[in-house]
Amino acid sequence: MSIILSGIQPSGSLTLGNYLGAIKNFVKFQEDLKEGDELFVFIADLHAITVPQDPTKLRDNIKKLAALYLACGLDPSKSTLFIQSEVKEHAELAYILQSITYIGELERMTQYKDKKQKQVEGVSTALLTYPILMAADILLYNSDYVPVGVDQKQHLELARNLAERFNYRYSETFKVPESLIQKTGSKIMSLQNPEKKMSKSDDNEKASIYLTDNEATIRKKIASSVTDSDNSIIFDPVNKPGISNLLSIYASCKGISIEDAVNENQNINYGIFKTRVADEVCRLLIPIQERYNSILNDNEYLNKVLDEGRDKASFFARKMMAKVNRKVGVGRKNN
Ligand code: ATP
Ligand code: LTN
Repeated sequence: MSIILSGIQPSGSLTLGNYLGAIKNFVKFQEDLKEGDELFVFIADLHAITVPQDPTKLRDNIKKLAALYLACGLDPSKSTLFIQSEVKEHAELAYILQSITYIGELERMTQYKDKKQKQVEGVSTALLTYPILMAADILLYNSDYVPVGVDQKQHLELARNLAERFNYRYSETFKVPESLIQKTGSKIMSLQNPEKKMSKSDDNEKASIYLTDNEATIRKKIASSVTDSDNSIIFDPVNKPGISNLLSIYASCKGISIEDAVNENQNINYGIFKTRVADEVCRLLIPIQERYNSILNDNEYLNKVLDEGRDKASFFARKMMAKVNRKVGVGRKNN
């Protein structure tokens, strides 16, 4: 019996990086679930507000992310889809875990150091404590496996450390989770600066392919992606980061190895290669977009999925939280 859990922040329009590094794998794991296994996939709205968000846009992004999960193939009869803030135990457990986390551990986090630089109105405390909330998300459900992109590896390490620390201090309570990071597609880079990760909160729209970009936009963005000028198609992320990124995209969209992607694209120029990459991206995204547009208009269905998901997640979360409070000694006995 395995429990798999992951989440994505509704902090903007989802990118091809989010799909290839995360959602695609959620769907793959869903297809492999066995009797008794659970897959929890949630919308990390509390994580999104660690940096300023416009409330109207945030609400809108939550709904869009729910529709995208479904359009990408997550099936509510097999997986539990829910909104993080609707299961109050996430914030409650995060608070308890704060009491066993050292500030130094948080200040060391690379994502914090990067995101901190971009804050113009000052750095929120929640941006610093972000990985504790993430640990709470994971530990609350006794998760065994957490599928994420490479950028989340350090946060997963903290979740593991906190589980072990809590168990040591208060006796065996949490399972120690493992990250699941795919070989190909776990770090898709920006199309404009292939040294940088493709990110939904990038200000430069040309840097990312959004899952809802139309075909012409996808083709234009790939055609104008930054590459080198020596016209050989080889995988060398250090010296040829742009071409290597396009090879990763091509391989991951087609579900083949990098080696096969290289072999399939020998003796052609960059222009033709870029067209082939765009063909694969469009082949993948256009059917998702068709499903997305119809689901997004079906409020009743979306609400039903999210209500059922919240209720099921709450059932697990409440049980774990009662156990944690008992171990820590807060509140009254049997409460
Ligand atoms: P933000 O820019 O707001 O920080 P993000 O685009 O980095 O957002 P997250 O919500 O932080 O996306 O990530 C959701 C999931 O997608 C995580 O598992 C993360 O590792 C994965 N992911 C994000 N960007 C990429 C990428 N460029 N390549 C592969 N996986 C990615
Ligand atoms: N921080 C993650 C999103 C996230 C997450 C989680 C992923 C929040 N809670 C729990 C896995 C498990 C990110 O990708 N930025």
